[in-house]
Amino acid sequence: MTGKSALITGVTGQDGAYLSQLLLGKGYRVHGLLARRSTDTLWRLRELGIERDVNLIDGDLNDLSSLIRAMEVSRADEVYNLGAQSFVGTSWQQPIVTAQIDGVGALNVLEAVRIVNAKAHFYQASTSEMFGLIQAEKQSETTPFYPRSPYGVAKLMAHWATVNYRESFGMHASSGILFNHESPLRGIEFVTRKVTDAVARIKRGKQSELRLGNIDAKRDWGFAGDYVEAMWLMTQQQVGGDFVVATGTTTTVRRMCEIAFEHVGLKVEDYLVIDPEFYRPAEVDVLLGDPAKANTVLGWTPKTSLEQLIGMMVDADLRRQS
Ligand code: NAP
Ligand code: G4F
Repeated sequence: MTGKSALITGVTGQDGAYLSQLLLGKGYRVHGLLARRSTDTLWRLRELGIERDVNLIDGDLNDLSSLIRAMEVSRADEVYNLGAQSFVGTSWQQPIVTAQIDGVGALNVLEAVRIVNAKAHFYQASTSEMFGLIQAEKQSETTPFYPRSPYGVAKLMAHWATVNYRESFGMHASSGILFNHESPLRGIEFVTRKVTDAVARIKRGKQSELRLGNIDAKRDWGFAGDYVEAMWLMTQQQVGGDFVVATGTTTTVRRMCEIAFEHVGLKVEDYLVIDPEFYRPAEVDVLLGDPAKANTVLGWTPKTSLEQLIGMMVDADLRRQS
């Protein structure tokens, strides 16, 4: 048991919930930044049974004073910046707010850490979206970036701000370049969860079709529960660094759909409708990560196959639809 204190922004999101669970299990005091909303955003912490174990602190990534207060109240040894407008599709509709939250917001957190406790270990939730129009068949820490969305552009700013604070101020700042990771707690707008929710509704007779955009896109999908362990391992190193976290396998959206439908004995072609509404102005056609550095330096490997992951998500959605 560590007795350490952690502050997590984005604590109500998919990764925030799993990371809270992991850190609580290790004996951390977990503090989470809670952005004020009119709706209930605590459902993920509730599903994991940890809603009462996380100390919630009101604040917003675009309010530096609230972040300074959160650092003071939490007395955090480790800070995980997971908060973001994380849906790529929305970033074309709201490019400026995406830049403010995902880019400037990360800089605000770095400033709050530098001002209150520059010795705290900082983790930035970077993304394979920064590779965008890929410059190498397998993307690693040394692959050049080429973002293809306002989200990817904003995240690239946050990545370089993290590197810059490490180099400028000697801060223990790490950038985890995580490839797509999913779970039963994934937001409904992302393609895996949209599919597993639809499969469950179709199986229960509540929905008759599934409308998707580009099903030829390929993603390197892993399980969020595995990926938050890599985040924690980064903050435990002697020095901060940049790490790709991925499975090293890529799969089309089409094949992921087949796995989901086959899990309940249905055929995807009986329900799938291609709808141009879900095409993006610029697409990331394929992502495939090289997690060799995370394997060797962090000792991290993914434990969950895509079949296990999608099966777990379909089963959870079937329970929700029963
Ligand atoms: P998520 O489920 O969308 O969670 C995003 C979190 O950010 C939510 O808690 C949200 O709060 C919070 N947030 C949004 N705007 C905020 C603001 N202005 N101030 C404070 N908090 C704010 O995302 P996720 O899948 O857990 O991903 C976690 C992080 O990893 C994100 O930064 C994402 O961009 C990045 N990432 C994700 C993946 C992936 O495949 N999941 C891959 C690479 C990188 P509300 O609940 O109140 O909206
Ligand atoms: O599930 P997606 O929306 O995830 P995307 O765009 O890859 O972004 C996710 O992963 C990033 C890491 O690479 C994160 F940084 C980011 O925050 C987020 O978590 O879409 C995956 C693919 C895309 O190619 C999209 O065009 O699925 C394709 N797709 C096809 N039809 C669809 C749909 N995506 C969505 N959301 N909805 C569809 O109907």
